[in-house]
Amino acid sequence: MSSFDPNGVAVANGNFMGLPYTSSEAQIVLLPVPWDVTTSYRPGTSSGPAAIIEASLQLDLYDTDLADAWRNKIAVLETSERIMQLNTTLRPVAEEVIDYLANGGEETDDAIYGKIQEVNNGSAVLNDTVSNVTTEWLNRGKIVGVIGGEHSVPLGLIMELARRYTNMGILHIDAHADLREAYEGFTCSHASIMFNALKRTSIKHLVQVSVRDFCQDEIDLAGKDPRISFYTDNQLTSRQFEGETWDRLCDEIISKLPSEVYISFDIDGLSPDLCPNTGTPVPGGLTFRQSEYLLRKLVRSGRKIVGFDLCEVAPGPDGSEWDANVGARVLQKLCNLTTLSHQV
Ligand SMILES: [Mn+2]
Repeated sequence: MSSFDPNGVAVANGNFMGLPYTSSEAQIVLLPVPWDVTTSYRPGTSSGPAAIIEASLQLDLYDTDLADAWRNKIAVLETSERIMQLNTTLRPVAEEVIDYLANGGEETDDAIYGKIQEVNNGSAVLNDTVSNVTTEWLNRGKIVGVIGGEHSVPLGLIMELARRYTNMGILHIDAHADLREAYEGFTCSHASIMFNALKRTSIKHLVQVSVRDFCQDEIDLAGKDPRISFYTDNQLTSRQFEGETWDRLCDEIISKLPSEVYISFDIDGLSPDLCPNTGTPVPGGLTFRQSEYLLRKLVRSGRKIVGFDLCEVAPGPDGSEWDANVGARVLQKLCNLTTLSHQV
């Protein structure tokens, strides 16, 4: 620590951006969850956490949003061996289920029902693990962030935080609504994270931003549940084409949120040129600067960020670092703005 040079070359020490802090001394601990069991379209997000940490070594520590950002004590927690093993074991089982259903089979068929249960049992182990690790570090006074993995992974964190923060809302940036009760038989699918957050916690509000790929059931639920504010990508861009500013739209989005905010950032909420290898890319989406501006305004509004996740970042099959580079920059902003929100 005494020899750390914030202007120097980052050392690959396993920590985010090569920062010199241990988890004991950190203010923010990041839990990598390399899990892509229920991914329906294209796996690869289980490699996301390691790729983000590797790419983060390229980032400069200076941040215009946070003075002396290198002093923001961030540490990466160990990855659970059990989760890695379960991911390896269950991914082929889930693929069998997905293929079976894609060929016209039913979820209740004897041939596949047991396999769906096997995946769901694995998801329960995942949720318990994330919840237990979260509890331990929250009890030690840390802020916890999850690095996915697919978007099913932060449920344990969201549940623990919702227990502690009784005035908590979720700001959800995503191409998808993730409001399906279950998907392909999987109750803890990547497509169900916000359904589960609403069902299993008493969060005050959910604001969904940049949504552009959803089914009838999801839009019906969003219309029915007064806790949900649903901003489609189409609405947001149309209103800008008609002359409204992004600044004004951000104010409106933020006004829906209570004083304590959890941020769930699916990288596919951004334009796919920023995440070409993510599990389910969709045209449209926010620019990097729009998302950053929204998060900055959230903090300036006086709201406190109590936790966050960044999910669905996947490196390219050709070893392309671009997705992880963008992901690392989003994660840097999430960490630094979270710390800023606790200073004001
Ligand atoms: Mn998602």
